[in-house]
Amino acid sequence: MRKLEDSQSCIELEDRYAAHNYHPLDVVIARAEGAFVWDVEGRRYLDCLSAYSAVNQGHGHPRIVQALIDQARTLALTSRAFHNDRFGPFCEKLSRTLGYPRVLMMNTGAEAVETAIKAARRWGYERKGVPDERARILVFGDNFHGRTTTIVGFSSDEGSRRHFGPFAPGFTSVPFGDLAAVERAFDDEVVAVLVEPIQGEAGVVIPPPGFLRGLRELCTRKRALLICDEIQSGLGRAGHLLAQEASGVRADGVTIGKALSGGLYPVSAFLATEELMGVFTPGSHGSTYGGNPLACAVADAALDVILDEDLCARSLELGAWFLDELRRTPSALIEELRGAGLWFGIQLKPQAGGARRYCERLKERGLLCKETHTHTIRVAPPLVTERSDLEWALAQLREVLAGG
Ligand code: IF1
Repeated sequence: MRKLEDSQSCIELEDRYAAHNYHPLDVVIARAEGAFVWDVEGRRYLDCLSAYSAVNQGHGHPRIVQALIDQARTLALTSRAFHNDRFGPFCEKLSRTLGYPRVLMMNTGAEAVETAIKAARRWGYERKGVPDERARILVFGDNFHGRTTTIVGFSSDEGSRRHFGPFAPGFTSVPFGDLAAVERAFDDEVVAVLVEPIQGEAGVVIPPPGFLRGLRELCTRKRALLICDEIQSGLGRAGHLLAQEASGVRADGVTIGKALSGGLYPVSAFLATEELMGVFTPGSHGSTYGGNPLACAVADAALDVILDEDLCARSLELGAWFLDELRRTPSALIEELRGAGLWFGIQLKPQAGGARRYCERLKERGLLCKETHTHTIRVAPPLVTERSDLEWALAQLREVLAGG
């Protein structure tokens, strides 16, 4: 592989040889440490995207990197045809830390969501008694759960779905935050409600108070499962190990991923009650890399960092302060500010002309953010970011948003 010395050549090669399935900002990152990344020319940026919350612990956290190196030298992959000595102990740790009796490990977030869908359907047939092939799952408008054909089939984003059908049936979408609509969509064939406690891709959208709790009560009353997709909202991003905790809710099943490995390795998991996970029997589900010892060692260290460095409390405290400061930013461009933990959506007015141009200006000042849904700037720094660096980020945001 060629080693290129300038950003422009990297971008040109990408443009020439890679599929055009993304539209990144014009920055080519060559190195990272903690909350900062450096481009090929050596310019430094504060990372306010954190790889979509996969690097909550900061880039290249020494403890997680060391765990990766040590385990890679010892044992990386056995497949689940044999046992490995890291899997059982790690499942115990994950189970105890997050308070779910059973764990099923996969690799990417989408796979964890697919696992949840399979579990919910089988539970519906075998425990709830739904007639075969009739199970239905309720999902929400503007959801984001991944890119598989089943999952994009129930997305409301045209760009994610167009011409990828035919799609799997069995999903009904209702407006996020609308409990009455959920209740109307219910019938005896609904086996589960699948929800992001806070919608990420939609622009850090926080549901009205009581929504998650209402979903929990509805699911219990109608004998359906509540499944929370915490792949982005979990592991400290929204200020808790699981965002559902803020509502005092316990879902029957939860998906996690991203920060489960601190950005070093794809690891995801589906956590569930005994009854729900009990539907899986040998041969019914799996993955070559799922539960491999390298993943277990990395995820073990990544969880330790979140707990030992108190990253949930840090996210909550710094997040409340940052949101307060943002609210005091005089700007005619801002339509709405939303935040939970160190996770913010700055929704701009239509006349601002789209969030992209502001992300580009922020990049020129050394702050990396990413727009979502045209009008929203999403800000999600690593949870280890120093307060002084966040102060600097606030100053950049203020100047760019004041400038118009
Ligand atoms: C991309 C968004 C973030 C997720 C939730 C499952 C997955 C994701 C709640 C799937 C993934 C990503 C993937 C990334 C963009 C991104 C994203 F803007 F699209 F919504 F983070 F904000 N559940 N989210 O957020 O996990 O299979 O990717 O590991 O480029 O597609 P995955």
